[in-house]
Amino acid sequence: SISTDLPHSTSPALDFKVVASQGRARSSVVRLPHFTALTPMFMPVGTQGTVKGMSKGTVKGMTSQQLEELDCHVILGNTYHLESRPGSDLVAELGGLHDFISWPRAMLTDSGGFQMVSLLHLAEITEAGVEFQSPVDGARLLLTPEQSMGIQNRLGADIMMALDDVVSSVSTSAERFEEATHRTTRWIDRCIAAHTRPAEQNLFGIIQGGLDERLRAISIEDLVARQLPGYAIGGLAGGEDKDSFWRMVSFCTARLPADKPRYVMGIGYPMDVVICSALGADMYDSVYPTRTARFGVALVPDGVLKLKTAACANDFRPIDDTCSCMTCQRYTRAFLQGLVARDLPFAAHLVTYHNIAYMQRLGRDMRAAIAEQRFPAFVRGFVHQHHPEGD
Ligand code: PRF
Ligand code: ZN
Repeated sequence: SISTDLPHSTSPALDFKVVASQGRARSSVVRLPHFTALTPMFMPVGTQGTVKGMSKGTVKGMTSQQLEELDCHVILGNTYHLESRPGSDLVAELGGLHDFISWPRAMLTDSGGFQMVSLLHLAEITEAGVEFQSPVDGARLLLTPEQSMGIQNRLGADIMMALDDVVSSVSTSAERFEEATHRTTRWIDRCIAAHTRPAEQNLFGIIQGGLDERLRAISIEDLVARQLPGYAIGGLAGGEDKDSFWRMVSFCTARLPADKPRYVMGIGYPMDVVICSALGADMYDSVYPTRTARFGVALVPDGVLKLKTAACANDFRPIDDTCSCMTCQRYTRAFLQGLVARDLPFAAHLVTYHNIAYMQRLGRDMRAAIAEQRFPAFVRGFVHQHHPEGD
């Protein structure tokens, strides 16, 4: 509906206003210290990783000017990467992350623990925090909730994420999920106590609980009681089946406060972004659009276009003739095929540019469809284009 009684909340560093809704889907305006963002929105990972194997999927070679011209409102910074080099102390001395990477719009930093657990496979979680081996020199390091807040306060992003106990949603015991859910609540209190800049930066809580509705309900109740400016749904996109994934997102969005932003972490398949938005989620991040671009895979209205395939060599159309991005305006599939075949970084750059443009356009299209009360038809059209045979 488009009325005056749509959900609205004000926090010291965030003003959230739903401007239109249809069913459970909503379009909102999120006023952050550095930018006023519109949702549904996809947030690309915007800072280059410095650790081998951890830079994959970042927007390699993209300038902040290009991210602005691509209409990105919020980009992600890599907390741990920045902490290892150049270090949050130096970033703080230089005036914070926005100045350091020359990004004038909003930023979000993750707490760092999840990246350690999922990418390094060397992490061990204890009550104290996330213990891991430094990928730089092999030393044992411990990331506590207090340290994560310290690092994120020094980086100065508009949104910082709580340190959570993330366990893979598959192949873990029920006891481990129970422990992780309650530990995430204990850690949010340590995060809140350690956060020194609540007037300048927003701390979002992260709902955990695996695929267990009882645990998810406990996690939601615990975190919502802390009255945080926004909430993330974590612990998904880790290899669970689509049905469980959608059921969990739906369960959480139905119970999270209507007047706070909802962020589903690690989501980047266009179909998932559309379905989660239909379920009432607002914000997404994933390395998928940028990582897949590095393999020469472009996002297109009917799915993906693999530029490596020989057929592209004689194809003088752009990646997507309905796309107005720089890559589609200037380069053909044939040209890109040649670059991709030779594995040239320029190929990754041009396809990454298109894929971010695609995700930003998807956000704009969803916002317009919700505002114009034609979101169900938009979703049907989107699903039909991806799966023309079935329905
Ligand atoms: N927690 C944190 N970051 C994340 C996730 C999470 O659960 C996910 C989803 N598995 C992606 N990024 N802190
Ligand atoms: Zn394009």
